Amino acid sequence: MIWDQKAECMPHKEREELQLERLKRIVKYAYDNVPFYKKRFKEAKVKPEHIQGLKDIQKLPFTEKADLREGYPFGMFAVPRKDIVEVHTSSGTTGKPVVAGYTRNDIDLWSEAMARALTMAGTSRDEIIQNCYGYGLFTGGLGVHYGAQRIGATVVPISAGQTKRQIQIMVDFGTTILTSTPSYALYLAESAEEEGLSKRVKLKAGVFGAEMWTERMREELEKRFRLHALNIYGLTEIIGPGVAQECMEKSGLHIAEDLFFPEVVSPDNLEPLAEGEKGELVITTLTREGMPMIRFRTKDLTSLTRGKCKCGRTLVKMSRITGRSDDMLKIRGVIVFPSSIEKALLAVKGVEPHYQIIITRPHHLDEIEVQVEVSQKMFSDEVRRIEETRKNIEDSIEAEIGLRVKVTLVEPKSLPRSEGKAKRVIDKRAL
Ligand code: DLL
Repeated sequence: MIWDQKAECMPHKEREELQLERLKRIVKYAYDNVPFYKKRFKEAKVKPEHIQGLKDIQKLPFTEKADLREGYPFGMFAVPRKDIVEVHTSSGTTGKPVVAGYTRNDIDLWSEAMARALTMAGTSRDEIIQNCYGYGLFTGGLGVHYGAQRIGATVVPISAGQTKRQIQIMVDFGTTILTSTPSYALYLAESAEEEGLSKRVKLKAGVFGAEMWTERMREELEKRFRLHALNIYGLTEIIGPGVAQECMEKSGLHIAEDLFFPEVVSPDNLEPLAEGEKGELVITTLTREGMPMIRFRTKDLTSLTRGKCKCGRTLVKMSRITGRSDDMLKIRGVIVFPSSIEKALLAVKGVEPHYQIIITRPHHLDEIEVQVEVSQKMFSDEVRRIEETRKNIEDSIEAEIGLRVKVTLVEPKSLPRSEGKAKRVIDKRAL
């Protein structure tokens, strides 16, 4: 069961030495091989030699999602394209996606990180993993797949969807580990109850992530499926899932910090925060070859805590993500920025720039409704034309974000006006 005991349980001081050695190497490597970093470092007047201690990382400039988009598609790669053996993109379909490139060694690194994560949830060769994360450009499916194969567990690469079949397979194959988004897991639990098959499901643990969830959802999942519901965190820019994972103590996610160096900074002034203080998570990849990331601003809000965990791991723990420092939303696992919805609806004639995005989660699946004010002129039009406009807006939004949303047209001046920042998003998901 134990995966890499040395790396995961070594004394903190010893790990810091390892991190520093790796940090020096990756910073020089990024500077020498990615023109983007060379330029950024020069602008900030820093050189790789300036990294003498771990704290010196603070001298380096940050990297953001927008930088990756600008370099679309392959601008952030540190190796010739022919050395990249796989690519993934972030789940958002807005504008240009973020492309992540992996060398053979990066796939090994990812498999290792995911093997460790799945091991924390009790996965060994004896287990059967039903992997409901989407396979494809999204990192969830293949990330879990590689980790499970590294362990030698039996993977059922089923992806999401076809809920009845999922449950039948769970029962017939005797699945013991479920990997999915927490919202899909709840949906599965409910469907299993409806089918009268709950008692025949033999899950021991669930590895749930890719979206925000809460302690309340954990209780619900544990009660309904009688399993240990554990949190997994990761993001495409860094590697995919496997950056951090909860052990059975369920008191925070262990970051694989010998591979991914974490910092927490204030979202306001980007100054480093002390242990226990909540801020924005910033990650530097310490060993990634194809696409090294230096001080990537995840915009996810969390805090870090040190100390030896009862499980024996000395890896720092991050608290459950409680929000973001930007307005990014994840709807059914897809990254959506409200600004893309705005752009799409304002492209349609006769629409006023007053709108509200309402997110709900009926039956454990996310739904978006966009309420849009129509102009006075259009309001007095015939019903047919109004219906046409509604459809046009739905089409325009779908083309922009890749999701079909429900559009409701409302009377002119009926949506609340605000004096400060407009409140565009009303998130009613019971998180
Ligand atoms: O969601 C990778 C992943 C796949 C993680 C499967 C876990 C399981 P992206 O699509 O690039 O990658 O989205 C990354 O999702 O910055 C967070 O905002 C959010 N996120 C991921 N895991 C969690 C979590 C994958 N456990 C973005 N809790 C991140 C809260 C999460 N938010």
